[in-house]
Formats: sequence, structure tokens, C-alpha cells
Amino acid sequence: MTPQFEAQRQRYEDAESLEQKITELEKLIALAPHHKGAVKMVSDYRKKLARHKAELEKKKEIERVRRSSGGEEGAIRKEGAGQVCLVGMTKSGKSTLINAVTNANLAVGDYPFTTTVPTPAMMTFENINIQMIELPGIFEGSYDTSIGRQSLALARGADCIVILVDLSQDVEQQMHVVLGEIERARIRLNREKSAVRVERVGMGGQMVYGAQNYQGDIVEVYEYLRARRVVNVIVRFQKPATFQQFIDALDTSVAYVRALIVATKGDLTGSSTRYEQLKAEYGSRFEVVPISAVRGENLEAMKWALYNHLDILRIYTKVPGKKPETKPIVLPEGAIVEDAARKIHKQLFVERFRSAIILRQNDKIKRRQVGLNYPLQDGDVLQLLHR
Ligand SMILES: Nc1nc2c(ncn2[C@@H]2O[C@H](COP(=O)(O)OP(=O)(O)OP(=O)(O)O)[C@@H](O)[C@H]2O)c(=O)[nH]1
Ligand SMILES: [Mg+2]
Repeated sequence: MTPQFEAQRQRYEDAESLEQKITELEKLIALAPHHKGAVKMVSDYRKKLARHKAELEKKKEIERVRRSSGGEEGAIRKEGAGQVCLVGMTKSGKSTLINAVTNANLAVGDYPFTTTVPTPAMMTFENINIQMIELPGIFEGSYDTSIGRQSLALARGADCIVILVDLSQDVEQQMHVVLGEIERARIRLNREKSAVRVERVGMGGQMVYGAQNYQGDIVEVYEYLRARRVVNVIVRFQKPATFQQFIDALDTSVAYVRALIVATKGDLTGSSTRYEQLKAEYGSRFEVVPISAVRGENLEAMKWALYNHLDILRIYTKVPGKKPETKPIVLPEGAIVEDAARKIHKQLFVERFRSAIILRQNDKIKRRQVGLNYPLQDGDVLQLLHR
């Protein structure tokens, strides 16, 4: 490492805003040594850069939606390890479900639209908190109303969307309405963003790579770019991708959110047939979890499914000679030791990092000494040592 590199690393670490971090990290990567030993480090920095950028983009999108949906009033502050929005038609059982898994006592009515505004509650699961938000019932045209727009704006920024389907009613009709409004709100569910990458450049014309991955006639891609007057651009099809995915990649106002279907009222007649229908129809795109909120059936499995859709890791810190903490720190999937160290105490454990020890109960190697770039796993016990 050159002193120049070290100085830049410091500048990156001291950067306060996301924008600043991105700029400094880009400079850092440019200064990185090219020898073999540095490959892993550079690749980790690149990953981090991508994460910063995604975060920034998401922030901007949320900001944009907030502006177009009439200000801050609709926003609910994120709390806990993740935010889950319940989206379903009125009387689908959203409040009943939230009451069954939290301490909340939301009004449950036998008439439509009992819940009129987005309503949060906290669910404790294992040893973390997950925020559950009931959105007012969705109907065809919701997105044209101000409360509907506000609700869907919340869903957009959520970490996970639960589509709540009432198994005592026509399931196809419910899915049609809910997916339709979600689509209009420019939310894409369970779609991986990285199949197509679009980079606008200053010059060079239209460059398309990986055309063999494009599912369609590549001519329509060039056509579309011309129509949108995108003159200088690099498009990379990194995985099999459709035209819609290409358009989405070009359009930064589209939000990508993880989602699953919770099918409720499994205690009522006809529910098993409708559940089978739902699974056959949507099972390849969404995990479908059947429950009965009034009977409290299958709620544990539902909580696990929610947890898994949040893509988070729980890390338990440990001081030498003591038992691990019972409350974990929560990090996004893909996080490395450094991300945990930064969250605990940057000055101490990142800048003066000496080594880290990871304890994995259910692993062949139960104790390993690792560096800052080591990827973490859910449930890891982490002991950090500083100079
Ligand atoms: N049998 C049965 N009934 C349920 C279940 N969950 C909810 N219900 C009933 O469905 C009706 C609507 O429930 P809510 O929880 O108020 O539904 P919601 O989706 O919050 O409805 P709104 O807020 O009005 O849009 C109530 O009569 C509930 O008792 C269930 O698991 N089984
Ligand atoms: Mg309700």
C-alpha cells in the first residue's frame, strides 16, 4: 500500500455523506495496487461501492416519491431490523394478522376500510424487532387517490411487501387488483435488478453487451434508446433479461422490493382449494404461506418467511471471557466483518483493528481468526480485538 492509498482510505472512512463516500471510494479504487494480493481487497471495495450507490439511488427514489405524494405526512419512520408492509384488499384480514403477531390492538371490523391510514406495529421475532405496517385496503384505482398513493409510496420504500390474500374470496381477483396497483406505483416485486446494467456515458454511442442474454430481438433495445434520445450509453445484459427489465434498468424511478404472499383465513371452507390455486398460479414468483390468524395457525412459519425475505444477518458480539450478547446487531446480507466493526465502534475496531474471531456453533470449524474483509453469516458470534 502506498502512503497515498492510505491517505485516501482515511478520506473515504471520514466521509460523512453517501455522495462523498462514493466519490472517495472511487478515488480509492483507482489508487489500489494491481498485484495479485490486492485482488480480493479491490473486489470488496467494488462491492461496497455498488452498495453505496444502490443506497443512494433508493434514497433519491424515496425522496422523489415523497415529493410527488405530497410531502412527509405519509412517511413512517423505519424502526427495528426491517420494515414490512401489508398490502391487500379491504377485509382481507390485515389488522387481525397484525394483532395476532404483535402487542397492537388494531380495530377489526366487519365493514370495509376499518383501517383508514397506514398503521405501524412492532413484531418481536427471535431476538429482533420487525416493523409491520398495515396499509389501507387496496382497490382498483387506489393509486389515483391521495391515501392510496401515500400507502403505495410507503410500500415502495419497505424492505418487504406482504401481499395478504383472503382464502375465503376469489384469489385471482385479489391478486389482479393488488398487483395492478403495485405495478402502477412503479414497484417491481422479486425482480433482480442486476440482470441488466445501464450506464450513461459522455460519449461512445450506444454500446450493448451480452446481447445473447436478451430475450427478444436486440433491435428493439436500440429502437427504444433512440426513441428516448439516449445517445451515449452502455447496456450490459448480465443475465437473461426481458424488455421490461431493460426499461426498468434505464428508469431510476422504479423500486425493487422483495415480496411474498400470505394466504389467510385458512380456517374457512373452500380455503384449501383456493390455496392450491394460488400456489399453482403464483408459487413460482412468490413464496405462499397459508395461515389462519384467528386460530393462530402457522404463524411461526410465516414469521420465519418474513425474516428470510428481509435478507439480514444477526451478529452477536462477544467480549473475551464473557458470554455473547443476547441482542444481535443486524446487518444486510453480504456484510463483512468491517461492516460489523464499523457499527460497533469505528475508531476502535476498524482503525485500530487487530483481528477478529468468529465462532460458529454448527460449523466444522467452530472458531476462526479472520480479517476485516471476511463475510459474515447469520448467527455468527464475533469477537473483535484492537491494537
Ligand atoms: N375466519 C377468519 N376470519 C378472519 C381471519 N382474519 C380476519 N378475519 C375476519 O375478517 C374480517 C376483516 O378483518 P380485518 O383484520 O379487519 O381486515 P383488514 O384487512 O384489516 O380490513 P380493513 O382494515 O377494513 O381494510 C373480520 O371480520 C375478521 O374477523 C381469519 O384468519 N379467519
Ligand atoms: Mg384493518
